[in-house]
Amino acid sequence: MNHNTVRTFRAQDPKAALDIVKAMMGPDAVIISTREVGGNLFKRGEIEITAALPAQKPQSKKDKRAQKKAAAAYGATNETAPVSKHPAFTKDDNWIFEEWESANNPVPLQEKVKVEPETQSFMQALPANLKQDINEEPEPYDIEEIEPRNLRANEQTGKSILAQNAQALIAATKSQNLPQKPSKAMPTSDLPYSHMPPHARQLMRELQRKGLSEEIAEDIIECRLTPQTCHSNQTLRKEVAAAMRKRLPAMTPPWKTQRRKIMALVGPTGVGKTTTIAKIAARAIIESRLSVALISIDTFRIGAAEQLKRYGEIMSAPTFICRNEDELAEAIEQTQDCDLVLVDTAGRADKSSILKQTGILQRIPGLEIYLTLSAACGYLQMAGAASTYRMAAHKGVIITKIDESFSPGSIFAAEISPSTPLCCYTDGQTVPEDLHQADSQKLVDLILDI
Ligand SMILES: Nc1nc2c(ncn2[C@@H]2O[C@H](COP(=O)(O)OP(=O)(O)OP(=O)(O)O)[C@@H](O)[C@H]2O)c(=O)[nH]1
Ligand SMILES: [Mg+2]
Repeated sequence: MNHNTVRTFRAQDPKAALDIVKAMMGPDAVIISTREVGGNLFKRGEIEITAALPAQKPQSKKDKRAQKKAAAAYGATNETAPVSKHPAFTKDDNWIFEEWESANNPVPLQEKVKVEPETQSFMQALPANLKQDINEEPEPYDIEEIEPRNLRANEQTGKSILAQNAQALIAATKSQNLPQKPSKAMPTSDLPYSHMPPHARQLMRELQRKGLSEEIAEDIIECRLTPQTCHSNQTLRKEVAAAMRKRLPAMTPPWKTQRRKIMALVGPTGVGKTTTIAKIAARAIIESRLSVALISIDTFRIGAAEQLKRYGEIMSAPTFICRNEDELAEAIEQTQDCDLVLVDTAGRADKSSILKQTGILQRIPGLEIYLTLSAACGYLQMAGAASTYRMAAHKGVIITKIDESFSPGSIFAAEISPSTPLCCYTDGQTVPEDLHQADSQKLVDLILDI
């Protein structure tokens, strides 16, 4: 075949690579070769794909324009360039490739991105300078900028991105239904929390904006109202921080376990169970030199078991895919020599499925269940999930996606207590770096922006 255009692209996975070829070269492109390049122990290699267009295929002006725009937006070089590679392609996210699609089929961002009603009202309430961003065409991404490192301080302001998120949220929620500052027209005795000194009421509002429920915020502050704290804002804040820390008891992280441990991560869909298992396994192998086995009982979601299997291969950890209770019991039997056995489960929302899955897990002697919840989903969702999963009688809680959370105080909805302490938390997608030992001091500092 006579080809006049041969181009090579790299992407994270074969589907993404094909999408790019489709977006850049159209449906008539012929794949000439694919191969995996790069990659190391914890990072998958990229898929390099070479495609060609038949010479006789005339390109419409519209196609050319769209392709030019796509190329410009993503730093891709023109058709003679051997490799069109933008740093964004090295990331693990399909959303990057949606941008490719959008460059060819421009649609308003609001239509392209499904904005949840909650997010929509949040965006509407944002100050104009922040709101602008959602209406504008996306700038070419700089991967360093978008990398979820919300805990990293901004070089110019010295504030963490989380703190900036919190500030945006404070601005956005000013108009919402949170306890308001006393209005002059209202008699002071009719104000909510009129028994509290003004700085305590102010702290109430602040805690609620950071994601705590009114009940928990009130409970924490009420108990700390003494003659000293009523006269000093600083003393009150210190006391409140101490009370918050007390409500986040921590446990020894699983990767430092001194005895054989079998732990299953349960929780709603997409909270990061599988990724967190990979992070824990990697830390256990690298840091503590433990022998680790992985088990997946998630045969519900297509590709879920393969996801874990892939991590197992990367870490050379024995991995078992179990389709029923007998296979699970058999796999546990085969991992007798392992220090740490991590069981991945299907993310479920309905009670009967949760109950069924929980039953299977509870019948494994010595298996500990850990509830995994995402801090990014907000207080109500987290409280709902914690309540739904209470039946799992979990031994501890794992919090994920702290980096994506606008209201990290919502972790108080996870019902963390001395009997179900915080096991560990994650603040990013990178395996294993973004996994951390539970640290109530750090978390409370984050919430109070200390
Ligand atoms: N930003 C951020 N993303 C995370 C974090 N943990 C996991 N993710 C991402 O969340 C997405 C879902 O992660 P999974 O590990 O597949 O979630 P899951 O709970 O196993 O999902 P199901 O098996 O479908 O229920 C992936 O894109 C992860 O990279 C985190 O701490 N921060
Ligand atoms: Mg999973």
